[in-house]
Amino acid sequence: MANSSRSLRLILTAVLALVLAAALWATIATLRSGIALWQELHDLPVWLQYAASGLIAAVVLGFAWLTWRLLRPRPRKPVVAKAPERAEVQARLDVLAQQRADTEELQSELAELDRRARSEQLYVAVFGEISAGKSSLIRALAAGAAPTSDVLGGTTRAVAHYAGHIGEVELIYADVPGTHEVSGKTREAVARDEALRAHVVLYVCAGDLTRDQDAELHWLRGFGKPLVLVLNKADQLFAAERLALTAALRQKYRDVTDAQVVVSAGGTQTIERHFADGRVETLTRERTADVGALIEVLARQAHSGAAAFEPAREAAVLSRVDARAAELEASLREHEAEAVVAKYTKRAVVGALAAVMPGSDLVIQAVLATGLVRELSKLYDVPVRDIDIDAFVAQVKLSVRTSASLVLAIAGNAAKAFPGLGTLGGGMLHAIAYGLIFDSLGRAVALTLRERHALDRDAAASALSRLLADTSAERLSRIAQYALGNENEKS
Ligand SMILES: Nc1nc2c(ncn2[C@@H]2O[C@H](COP(=O)(O)OP(=O)(O)O)[C@@H](O)[C@H]2O)c(=O)[nH]1
Ligand SMILES: [Mg+2]
Repeated sequence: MANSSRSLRLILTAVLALVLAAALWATIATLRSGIALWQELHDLPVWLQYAASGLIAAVVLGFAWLTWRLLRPRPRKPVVAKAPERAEVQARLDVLAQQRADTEELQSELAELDRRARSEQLYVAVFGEISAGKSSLIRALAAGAAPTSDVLGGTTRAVAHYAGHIGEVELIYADVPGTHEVSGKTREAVARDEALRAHVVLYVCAGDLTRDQDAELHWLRGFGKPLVLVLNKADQLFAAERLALTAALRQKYRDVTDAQVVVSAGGTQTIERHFADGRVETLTRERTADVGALIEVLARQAHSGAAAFEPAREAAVLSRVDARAAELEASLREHEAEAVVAKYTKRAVVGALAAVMPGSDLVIQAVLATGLVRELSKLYDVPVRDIDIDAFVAQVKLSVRTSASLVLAIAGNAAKAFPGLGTLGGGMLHAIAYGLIFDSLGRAVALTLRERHALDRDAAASALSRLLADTSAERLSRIAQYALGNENEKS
């Protein structure tokens, strides 16, 4: 070992020495030919000297330019996943609506998408914590505007819209509630949806950003919209303080924001006047606003027109609606899977009650198990070959045989827990046991199909043995009801 590593090091040293020698040689050779060229140039007539120097300079410059082109830092582009087509999303919603899923909210999101696209207004979502001065800023930008309503209902009502103008362009400002204005999950959904629906996003702060604000700013960056950091309440800062703060913010968020501006939104101020006779009078008055720097940035965006930002906005909203449609589909499918499992569980229970089966040997009915797996794989759109289903059912039979005593014990507990059942005779124990087996089998198969998009036998078998041991009261009562319901129907 020691020997071989030593010889390896020797070889490496030799190679290194060779490389160094070659580099040295190449350098000397280049220098020599450079000097030779220089001397040859000197011997040439003056005009040729100039021409040759010009040529060399051109080649060097060209090479430098090429290197710059290839190595220069690329402008940063937010990564936006490819959005689905409008028609695709609509078709998906139509199918869901046919299946009686509640698609109303998603439909109105699409309607709002179209409405905003047609309106040619520039939508500006204003974010920031409570008291950063969002509402005051909007008042300064859209003086006298009353909140407009839009077609979206529900939680989105928390966002108020105000119309203002810059030049010819109408801008709609959305006052998005801050973290402490609306609670947790609702706010997150409201904020995200409004960021997606906007062309431009403003983030208002009144000082250095806290950790939460920092995180929110980065989160907003992720939507790929033009993001402007607005430092408000500049009037409260001394000149030196203001310089230091803006320099720090510029440095820190250079790569996060598209522009940073300093403003005073104004807002109202209450002052108390104390008179000599002891009277106190409170006055409210407007502070002077200075939002010129922000108007300049918005004017630039308004100048390129809302249409310029429309593709990004449309892609963002469509991706979101599509993702939510996928969630709806998944939950619909889960409900259907539950119905299929219930159907086969009932059949298994009924079959067991009908058959006279003495002894404690649990032999599951392969026909039923095969039907269950086949129906579930069709539901989850996973192609499964018959041969694989047969192999899986054979495997399940084995695992049921090994856990038969456990299953019968659980079934016995269920029968005891529901007084009516115990008196119904020995067949009942088997019926509940079969119910347990089919309920577990169906859930295990549905779970693997959903998560792995394949009938993974080992995964399904391990889920099955876990589910077979589940003795929750809710479950046992459900299965016992199947048996009891059937007994009652008969009698
Ligand atoms: N000194 C100063 N106070 C401001 C300025 N802008 C807003 N304010 C005050 O900050 C407080 C919160 O403003 P508001 O617009 O309600 O904040 P929001 O919660 O983000 O909507 C109010 O008391 C405003 O008067 C400003 O530019 N300078
Ligand atoms: Mg407010």
